[in-house]
Amino acid sequence: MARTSLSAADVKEMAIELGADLVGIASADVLNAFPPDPRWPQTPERITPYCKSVIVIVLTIPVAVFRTKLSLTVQYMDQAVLRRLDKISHRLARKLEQRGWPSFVTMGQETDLSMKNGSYGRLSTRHLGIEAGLGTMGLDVNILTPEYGPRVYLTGVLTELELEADGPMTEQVCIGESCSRCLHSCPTNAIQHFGLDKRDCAQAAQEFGYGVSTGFMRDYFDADREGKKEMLKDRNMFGLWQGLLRVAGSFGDCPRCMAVCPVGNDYHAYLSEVQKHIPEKTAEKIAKAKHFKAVRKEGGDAPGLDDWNIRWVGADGYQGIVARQLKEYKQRQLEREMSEGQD
Ligand code: B12
Ligand code: SF4
Ligand code: SF4
Repeated sequence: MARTSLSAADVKEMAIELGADLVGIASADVLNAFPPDPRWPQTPERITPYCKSVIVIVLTIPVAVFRTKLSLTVQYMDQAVLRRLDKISHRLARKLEQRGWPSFVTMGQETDLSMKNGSYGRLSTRHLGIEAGLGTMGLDVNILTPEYGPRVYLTGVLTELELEADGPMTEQVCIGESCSRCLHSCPTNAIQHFGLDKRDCAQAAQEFGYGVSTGFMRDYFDADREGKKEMLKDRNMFGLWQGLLRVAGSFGDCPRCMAVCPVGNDYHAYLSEVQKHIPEKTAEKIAKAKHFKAVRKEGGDAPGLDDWNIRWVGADGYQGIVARQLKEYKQRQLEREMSEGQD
């Protein structure tokens, strides 16, 4: 098949036309050289030796769901966004193949049961996004994009086409320990110092996930006849059914760290008032954040900020990107109001 030459700008334009909210490009060589956890490399070369570039596609979660009273609204939209993300990326991969460049979409939500209790993807799509220059890692290890903060999902198209890569941002987008709003809001207190206790997080983020479902089944097999009948009416049985039917409930259940993060123009426009107060904030969590701040200041032990991980947090540290953004946002708002007043 004849190959059509394509530049990074051409590919990005195609992705935006297909409906991507953000798009960036990472080099496969760089991803192979910098695996998030070198003990078990999440690298393109472990999937295919032919990948030259990864095109990272980002879709936002509609901000409206972070203004509702039910976390179910977020869960439901999460699933819709993920389906659309795969469709857009698949269409892009197909277009590239039609131009002679073999390409496919990564298995974004699949995990390997033999790795870290099934909490490990074949690639970490957050790290793909960071290497593609789309944002940096937050205190809660969500990728924070300057445009939409953490309220995004992302995936990667692995292609044999060599493209000019974007390279990671060196400015830290996360405000850091002095903000700690994600930590204050976390219902299971899972957030560490640029790290996460995944087991604790999963209690809220996967209410009827793998752990709960298999635990329920174990109890079911051990129960007597009457117990089994009763268990069929159990909330966990219903959750399992709902999860199989709609996926909602099996993952993406907890909106809190995403809802309260003050990064992104969507936050300034629609969330700053409704999410200002954090009811889950406790004295214990405030003390935890203060401790993290002291550790950073004194250069203490923080694995999430070590020489390897700092690459994804932003080596230059926080330099006020959120304050700059808010200033620009307010300026634009003022200009709009003034021009409306003249009409
Ligand atoms: C499994 C999984 C989970 C698990 C584990 C999460 C995790 N942090 O790994 C659970 C169920 C807890 C979870 C929860 C959520 N998830 Co999730 N999840 C995934 C999935 C499928 C795989 C994640 C993965 O591979 N992690 C592996 C790695 C990088 O994590 P790790 O092992 O902890 O890595 C650390 C260590 O390696 C350490 N490290 C690095 N080098 C070294 C070296 C040494 C020696 C040591 C010791 C350590 C070390 O630093 C790394 C960074 O902290 C991804 C999709 C994907 N394929 O990436 C989505 C994904 C991460 N999830 C996502 C989302 C949205 C969520 C939730 C918000 C869902 C919700 N609403 O409830 C929460 C957020 C929790 C949080 N604050 O992180 C999005 C993130 C979007 C974003 N803006 O960042 C993703 C990217 C899905 C997507 N396609 O967009 N998730
Ligand atoms: S998803 Fe919920 S439980 Fe998990 S880290 Fe974020 S706030 Fe905490
Ligand atoms: S809430 Fe604050 S500390 Fe947490 S990720 Fe967002 S900016 Fe960083």
